[in-house]
Amino acid sequence: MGKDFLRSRRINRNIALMIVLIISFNSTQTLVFVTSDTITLDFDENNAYNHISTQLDFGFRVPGTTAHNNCADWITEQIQIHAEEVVNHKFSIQIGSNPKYYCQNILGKINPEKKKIVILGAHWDSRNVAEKDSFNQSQPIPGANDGGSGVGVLIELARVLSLYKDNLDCQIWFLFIDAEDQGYSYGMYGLEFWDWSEGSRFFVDDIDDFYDSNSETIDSFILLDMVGGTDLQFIREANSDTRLHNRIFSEGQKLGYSSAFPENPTIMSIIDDHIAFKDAGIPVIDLIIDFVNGEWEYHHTHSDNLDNIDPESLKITGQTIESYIRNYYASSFPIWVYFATILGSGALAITVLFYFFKKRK
Ligand code: 1BN
Ligand code: ZN
Repeated sequence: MGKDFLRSRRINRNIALMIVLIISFNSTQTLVFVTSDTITLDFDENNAYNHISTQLDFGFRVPGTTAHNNCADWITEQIQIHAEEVVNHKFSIQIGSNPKYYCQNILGKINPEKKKIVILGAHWDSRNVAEKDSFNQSQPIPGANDGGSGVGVLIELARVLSLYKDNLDCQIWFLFIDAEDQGYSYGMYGLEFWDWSEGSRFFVDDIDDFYDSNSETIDSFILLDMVGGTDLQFIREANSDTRLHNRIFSEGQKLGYSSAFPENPTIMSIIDDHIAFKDAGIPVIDLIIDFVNGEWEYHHTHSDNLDNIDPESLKITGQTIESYIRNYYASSFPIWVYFATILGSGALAITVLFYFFKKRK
């Protein structure tokens, strides 16, 4: 054996080693790439803001009014653009000898063929009285934040998440809930003798009509209520699921929104549309502000208007939910596929080496 032959064998061994390293490195790179959670977010707060403005242009969205009917038609048209299935869940409320009011929840679904369901909800009616104002208390309020903001963010989220639907392993339901805001407060009903959150209770009563509970499961319900006001600061709502709360708050904090998602939030229990879903055994969160003692002081007043909406708050909410959904519900190959890829690459490399050396002998 000459010196040249020995050197050539060493070089060949080094080349072979490099092939093994490159293949393994590529497999690991693929694994790292697929599991990475850095994504560019597409939520556009200007779209959400314009959706609030459109709702206010209809007038007061109080059950029984033309503005209410027109707004229902508009929400239906908007969600039809992005959702694969849309259902108008109609119901009526008649209390005592009062008139009968026709109401509807509007449901849009993306990925209706998937097994897991995440529900994003917001109420779309606006309050018929301004009981917390100092004037015109019996007149309806614009409801830019209380009603309008959740709807605006939801329609924009429908646009954004429908772009990525093939990369999600769940259905997303966009649920626009009617008849939330007509209950009793400060001595006044919105509509006489109505309770809060009527629409969500009608929806949950009929929920089996909207999915097959034998083959599909409802993973969680996320309620957006009053998410567009200036000085946004969410509370830790006491009926909300701790894991869901922690995940969404840390998602917001990761995006740099620590003032809206504080480390030690105010803890409050709120009667809202999430309660009906919680009572049905579904993990829920109510993303809402402290409308009693918090910075945003226009709850159930005539000043709940566009002047007191901050597009930045819409962005904070929208981006956080977009990021949460895309990170936690990204469709991925089962873990065994990654291991099989790495093992397969290794086996291929060894086979190549084996034949290579066999040929040299
Ligand atoms: C929350 C936002 N609510 C209405 N708009 C429910 C509520 C308000 C419940 C005041 C009790 C009192
Ligand atoms: Zn309200």
